[in-house]
Amino acid sequence: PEEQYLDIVRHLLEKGDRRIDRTGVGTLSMFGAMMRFDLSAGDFPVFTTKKVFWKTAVKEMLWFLTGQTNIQSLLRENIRIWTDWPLDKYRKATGEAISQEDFEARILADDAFAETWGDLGPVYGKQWRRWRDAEGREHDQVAGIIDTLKTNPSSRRMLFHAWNVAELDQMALHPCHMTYQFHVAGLGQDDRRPRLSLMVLQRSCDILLGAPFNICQQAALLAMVAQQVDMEPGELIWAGGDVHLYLNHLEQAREQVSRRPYPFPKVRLARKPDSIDAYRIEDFEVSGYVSHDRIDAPVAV
Ligand code: THF
Repeated sequence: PEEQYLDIVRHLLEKGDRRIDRTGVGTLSMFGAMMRFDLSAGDFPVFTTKKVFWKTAVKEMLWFLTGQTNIQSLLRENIRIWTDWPLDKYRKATGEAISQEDFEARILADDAFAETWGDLGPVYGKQWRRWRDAEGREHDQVAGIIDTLKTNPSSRRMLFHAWNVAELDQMALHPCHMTYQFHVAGLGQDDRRPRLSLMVLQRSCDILLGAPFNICQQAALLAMVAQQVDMEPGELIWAGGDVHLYLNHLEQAREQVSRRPYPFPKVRLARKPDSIDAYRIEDFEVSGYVSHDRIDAPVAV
């Protein structure tokens, strides 16, 4: 299953379209890619050809689910993957040559500073949990889907979306993974619980840094939602739009595709929380994660 990922990376290395992107770093890119992961046997798609910090990725997903958009709450969990964007904005606005460490320390220590400089705008969590309509009403898309899964699971309308056109210009970054669509198979089989699958449309994907995080956190979301509605996890289907390898990741990518994958670890939820809002990182019991060494790579801002 990890081979699907390595094939995409190999394809980009060999046949990717070389282009200049928004960040100015440049990429090798392809348009349209799909990966499918069968999660019915408890597999947790944490890639093994480099060490993936799956707890960070799952904590990011739990942060999305809280509806928060400020990096202060991420930093409290020691997650630093979103700092670059507010930091870049702060440096450009003030001309101050502050280090990442000092900036993060200030966000943590000073609530007013965090309020002004740590907010990413109406990104994922805001749109998932509090999408504002033209009348000012807020819509909890995630709760809506869980409700529909319980009451009308054959629905073809079970999706949530982060691409809120009216608010794109206020976001630090436009949503990359933007549509999450759920589907239930095996309804009406008395001997087996229904199987819940999730398809994600990711319009833009940093294949080396982003995809390993996104895939495992999306599998974690599927496991949580399935548990909440008393179904079995089925498949995670990942569809990418502009899938790209940054030009400063080529060495790392060559190293990664030269490695042989291990089997995926298994995941089990230690308890059943009362709602989708009550999960904690300790609820994820991951066993058998064997991986190759970490591969460091700079993130394009
Ligand atoms: N922008 C770009 N260019 N790439 C991305 O992957 C990306 N994201 C989020 C938003 N914009 C993006 C940010 N997510 C890492 C992982 C995920 C990120 C950003 C950075 C990262 O550096 N990972 C390292 C270190 C992990 C750690 O220190 O904990 C890694 O080795 O995995 C995609 O959602």
